[in-house]
Amino acid sequence: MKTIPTASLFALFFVPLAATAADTPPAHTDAPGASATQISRANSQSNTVYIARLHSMNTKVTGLQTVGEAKFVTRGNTLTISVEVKAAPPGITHWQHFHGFKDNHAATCPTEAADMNGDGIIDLIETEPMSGTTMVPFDDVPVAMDVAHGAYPKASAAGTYMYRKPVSLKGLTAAFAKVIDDRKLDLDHRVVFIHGVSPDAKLPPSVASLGDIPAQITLPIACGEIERVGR
Ligand SMILES: [Cu+2]
Repeated sequence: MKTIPTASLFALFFVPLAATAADTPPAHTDAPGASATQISRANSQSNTVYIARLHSMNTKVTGLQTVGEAKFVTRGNTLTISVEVKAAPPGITHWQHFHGFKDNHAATCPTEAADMNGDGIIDLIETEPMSGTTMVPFDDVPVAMDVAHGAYPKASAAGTYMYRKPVSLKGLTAAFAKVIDDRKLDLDHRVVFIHGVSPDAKLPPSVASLGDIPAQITLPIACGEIERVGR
């Protein structure tokens, strides 16, 4: 077996580390003896994480406390969107998106004050002053930004679902800029909405929707503000 003198090994590890230790902030991903190139690559590949904790809305209609979490993790050019929902109206498809303002000011989840017509229900149109408008769908092809025709997840008989979709960050950023006045994604200025009650749910005619889409499809059942939680 060929042996390497200890002095050579020491030089191999120590020299590049010594050259970079002074000006490189510590990275949790770096291995002992990692070179400057390795460290900077590890930093640029670090995760950026955004989370929206979803709280229930329109519980008088659903009779449920729909909760969940939406998570956005970027790593390199991949943005992985995941949404986990519990206690949603079971057995039906749930539209889900982030909403926001075209001028990028921070969107918030609607409060009770959003119920402008006082019918006890906050419909999609009533969310707009606080939450902005529908932007990116969490469907089969988010980059297509085709809100009305995407395939959305369906809740189980127990009212749960999990959605997970890796998308191209460059692709989504470009599609977003094209559709939304050349704006950036600015995830931490957006809110996530989960929509949808049973098609049989009786809603008063005062409950508004978008175009000719039934209000049962667009009615918000959960909302959460997106926050950046780490890198
Ligand atoms: Cu929406």
